[in-house]
Amino acid sequence: MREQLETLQQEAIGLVEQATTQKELNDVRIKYLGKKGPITEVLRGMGKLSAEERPVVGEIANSVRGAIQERLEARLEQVKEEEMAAKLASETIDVTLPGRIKRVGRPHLLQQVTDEMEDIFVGLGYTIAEGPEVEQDLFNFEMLNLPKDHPARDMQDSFYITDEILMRTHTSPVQARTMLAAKGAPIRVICPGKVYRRDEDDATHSHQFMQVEGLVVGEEISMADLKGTLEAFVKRMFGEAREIRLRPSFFPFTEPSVEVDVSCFKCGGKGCNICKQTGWIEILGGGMVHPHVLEMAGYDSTVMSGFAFGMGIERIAMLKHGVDDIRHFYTNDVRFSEQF
Ligand code: 2NL
Repeated sequence: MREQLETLQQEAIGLVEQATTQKELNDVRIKYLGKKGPITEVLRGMGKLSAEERPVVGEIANSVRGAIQERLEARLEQVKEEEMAAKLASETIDVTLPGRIKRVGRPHLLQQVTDEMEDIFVGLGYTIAEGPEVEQDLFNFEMLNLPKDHPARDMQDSFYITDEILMRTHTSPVQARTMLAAKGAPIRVICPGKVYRRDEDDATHSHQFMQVEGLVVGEEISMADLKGTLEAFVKRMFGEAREIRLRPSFFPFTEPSVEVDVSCFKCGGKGCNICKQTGWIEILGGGMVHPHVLEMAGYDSTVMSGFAFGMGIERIAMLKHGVDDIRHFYTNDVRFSEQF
């Protein structure tokens, strides 16, 4: 019996020494000292022993139990310390490390230029209107005096979804919708947004680009109003020293139509590489809204007149910020984007 108990003691203490976690130690405690453990069993069976054996066996069993318990508790303290040390080591924070620098974002250059244009026109009393990029042929072409089979449609070849639905080729359909909604009342609106044309992409052309169009309809609106408005816009956008020049042009939706140039902001008109030695840079097109367009939109063209204009945002941004290829706007190279 003595030998048996002492073997148990050695076994248990061996396991205690090997244990490296509180869980392992607890398992050893249950196995040797638990209610179903061998020592409890010995103590329980004492009744069957003779009066001489009983105190001897009792003493050995108790001493074995005490020895195991003692080792268990001592090892438990060690393990707790080891676990805490490991936790502290793994959770160490080096407060001397430099902070992580957060890169602050900003709007894309095209958005910055759009915002700038919107601010200028809002300052002139315009409201801003937006509309769908997937548009009906009716609003994109028909309402703008471009009936089916009109040769001028070729200039705006587009991406069709069906025969009657396409990606808008300009933001004019938003203005057509705005006129219809006004039901004959005067309007002053600009329409910024993305437009789509079936073009070959190169340094100055993209199948998707951005436009701002403007439209004013009212009584006695004249070409002088168009010229004054564009002059005010150009001076705010390119500098107070800028002048504008109007040249005759053609658009199906305006009559008469004009092409608008700004005096070169690099050389001031003397001639340089930006203005190709002419002193002038073409920036937008416009004109007096065609009476037919006004009538289709519900206006009496004998009482109401209007002017409209349109410009490419990329072109304005390229001129103002010296960008030499339109594709820089869409390739999302941060080395480009973060310059602005
Ligand atoms: C250009 C020229 C232009 C318009 C856009 C317009 C809209 C309505 C009625 C009449 Cl609803 N006209 N828009 C007029 C003339 C020129 O854009 O070169 N854009 C990039």
